[in-house]
Amino acid sequence: MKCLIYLILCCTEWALASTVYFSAHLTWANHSVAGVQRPVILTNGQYPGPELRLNQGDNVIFDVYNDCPFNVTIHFHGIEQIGTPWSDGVPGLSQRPVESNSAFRYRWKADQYGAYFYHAHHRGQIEDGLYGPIYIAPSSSVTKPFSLISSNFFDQEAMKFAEITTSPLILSDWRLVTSEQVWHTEEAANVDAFCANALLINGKGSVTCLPQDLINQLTTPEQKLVLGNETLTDFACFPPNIGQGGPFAQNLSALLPTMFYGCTPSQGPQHVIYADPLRRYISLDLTSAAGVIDLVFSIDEHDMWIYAVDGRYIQPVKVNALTIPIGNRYSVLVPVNKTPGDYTVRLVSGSIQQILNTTGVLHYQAPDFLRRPSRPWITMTGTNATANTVFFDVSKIVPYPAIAPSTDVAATYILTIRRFGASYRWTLGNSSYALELEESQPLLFNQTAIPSDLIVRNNNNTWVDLIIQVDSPAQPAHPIHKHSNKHFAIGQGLGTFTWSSVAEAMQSIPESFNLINPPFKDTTPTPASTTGATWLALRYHVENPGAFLLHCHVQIHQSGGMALALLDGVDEWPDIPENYLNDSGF
Ligand SMILES: *[C@@H]1O[C@H](CO)[C@@H](O)[C@H](O)[C@H]1NC(C)=O
Ligand SMILES: *[C@@H]1O[C@H](CO)[C@@H](O)[C@H](O)[C@H]1NC(C)=O
Ligand SMILES: *[C@@H]1O[C@H](CO)[C@@H](O)[C@H](O)[C@H]1NC(C)=O
Ligand SMILES: *[C@@H]1O[C@H](CO)[C@@H](O)[C@H](O)[C@H]1NC(C)=O
Ligand SMILES: *[C@@H]1O[C@H](CO)[C@@H](O)[C@H](O)[C@H]1NC(C)=O
Ligand SMILES: *[C@@H]1O[C@H](CO)[C@@H](O)[C@H](O)[C@H]1NC(C)=O
Ligand SMILES: *[C@@H]1O[C@H](CO)[C@@H](O)[C@H](O)[C@H]1NC(C)=O
Ligand SMILES: *[C@@H]1O[C@H](CO)[C@@H](O)[C@H](O)[C@H]1NC(C)=O
Ligand SMILES: *[C@@H]1O[C@H](CO)[C@@H](O)[C@H](O)[C@H]1NC(C)=O
Ligand SMILES: *[C@@H]1O[C@H](CO)[C@@H](O)[C@H](O)[C@H]1NC(C)=O
Ligand SMILES: [Cu+2]
Repeated sequence: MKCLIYLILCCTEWALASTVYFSAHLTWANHSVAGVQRPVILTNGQYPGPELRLNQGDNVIFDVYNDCPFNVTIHFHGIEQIGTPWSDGVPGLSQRPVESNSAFRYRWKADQYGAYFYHAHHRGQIEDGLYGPIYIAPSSSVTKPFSLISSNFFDQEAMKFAEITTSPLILSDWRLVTSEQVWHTEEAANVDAFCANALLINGKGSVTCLPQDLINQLTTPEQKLVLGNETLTDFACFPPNIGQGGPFAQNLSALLPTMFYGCTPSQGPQHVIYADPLRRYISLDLTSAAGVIDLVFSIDEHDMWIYAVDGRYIQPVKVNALTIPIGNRYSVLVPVNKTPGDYTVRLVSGSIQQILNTTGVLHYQAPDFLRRPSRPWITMTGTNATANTVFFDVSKIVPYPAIAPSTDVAATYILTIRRFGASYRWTLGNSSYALELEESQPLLFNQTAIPSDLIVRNNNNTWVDLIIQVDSPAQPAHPIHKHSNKHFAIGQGLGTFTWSSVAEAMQSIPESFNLINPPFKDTTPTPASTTGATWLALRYHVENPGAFLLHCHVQIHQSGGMALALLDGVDEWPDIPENYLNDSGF
């Protein structure tokens, strides 16, 4: 008996400290997605990449073997990288690019729990399919919020089981041209290439082409406001002369087919989610790996309890539909309590520039069957299809357990998003972060490797405010992603942030801020603007010395320079291990 107890103790300890190895073999190969062949970055032969499933506290060794004919890097989105800033995967910031036919070893600790994802962080390669889910099971000491959903013991046990068996749902958009073609065409034509060709659920979907009269009929009043006398293209997208922030000289004859026009339907597979109604609930980690489109998600006739955002628990909120900004993760519990059968899962564009959708199926495993089409909560343009559809209101995100930021900050940076001399070039601050800087000496190794107007420097253990000012109209919501530790989204508003600090702004517009229990996230969108300027206030604690990127997660905006380097803890700068200074990490 004593011996048995000893063994259990020994193995629990061992499990807590385990090291998980993962090998990612990257290849560049023709692959059919949405029914169309194109070259795709495959991870271990797969698109999307395989899941990395961990326990909180695990040490991760993630080896990348690059068999693609170009440089790559991999970033672990939302992973804090406490003490391992050289494993953050940003070329020119935390490492040199991993060259063709070479390998790189990332090492990090899974300090947090919940849903994350890994993805390419070199040039536009995320849009070539290099991404896959990460799930980190919480340690037993983390308090779960499920008692706020139901006080029933069996319900709570069912929710715990659903969480343990949670499934990632990688939601994305898809292009028929490669990321390098997108970038070269943006330069040649002077366009912001904001149209996609399909939406995908776990890599599955189709290219559908709607008749032009239906497209015109579906065009929303907001779209008409931007379009003027023009109409949407045959991809139901804004034409290339609209929303380009002009006047910039364009050469539209340089556009490739399918970037704005030229829809040809093709049929790909459809994703099916299998549910066992005896389990009462399923858990899904809705993860947006999209490049340009905000995604609206809904399951016909079903409720969803959102219980975690960007990997961290919140006070659960019951909804029928939600918008998932690029880079965000929403973990939901779905009660599977309807008549067994097939229910349509809907993924719809929530971005103003394009009408686009795809569908999947929620299938209950049961002999009995629903013999009618399921009833939608949402329409093809992402609006309510019923009088009582409940949409998620992001202002309802309350961290669980509640945590609050400091009320004082050491520094405030006002960072302006605007075009920078071309339709496809952008600023986040005073200047534009040129794509070529990905090839520079990593900033982590040399703090003066890039121009100083692309850098902010802060001491360790201080609090910092980042005010993101969008200064022109007709702007999408820019999903601002901060690498390393999460930030608090403490305020937002319309117009220009005319104050020098949040404290000053709070004297005139206190209702625009929440310092009590604000959302705690790694990617937060700026408010979208049709007619004027908007702003977003983020507050974070500098606690992990290293060089980390702050950037818009719309890939074409990031490639266009909407990025800034945060040098955290310059007074406690880390010594770089030799095996990282010399590149491969092995
Ligand atoms: C994909 O197929 C095309 C047409 O057969 C070929 O020209 C191209 O080299 C292939 N690309 C890759 C990456 O295999
Ligand atoms: C690939 O990365 C290497 C190492 O940093 C760099 O020297 C080279 O210029 C890069 N190649 C391209 C095409 O970016
Ligand atoms: C829209 O109006 C502009 C200016 O009034 C004109 O130049 C253009 O040709 C019109 N476009 C269409 C599609 O009618
Ligand atoms: C516009 O693009 C086309 C196609 O790439 C090219 O042949 C042409 O020279 C370009 N025109 C100008 C003025 O750059
Ligand atoms: C988009 O939604 C419409 C209307 O619900 C549906 O008929 C169509 O099949 C959907 N498209 C795809 C690709 O699933
Ligand atoms: C959508 O919601 C609005 C506002 O609640 C309501 O007026 C409208 O009737 C709803 N649409 C449908 C199709 O029920
Ligand atoms: C750091 O980068 C700057 C700018 O490229 C360069 O002048 C300097 O030599 C670099 N320092 C080291 C130690 O490599
Ligand atoms: C931008 O320029 C202003 C005015 O010169 C300066 O105060 C601010 O620090 C600069 N911001 C960055 C991020 O360099
Ligand atoms: C940086 O500050 C954080 C928060 O106070 C602290 O936990 C960490 O140990 C500090 N790092 C260094 C290297 O001093
Ligand atoms: C790393 O590179 C430096 C300079 O090239 C060299 O002195 C050192 O021995 C290398 N370290 C390893 C572990 O290869
Ligand atoms: Cu953006």
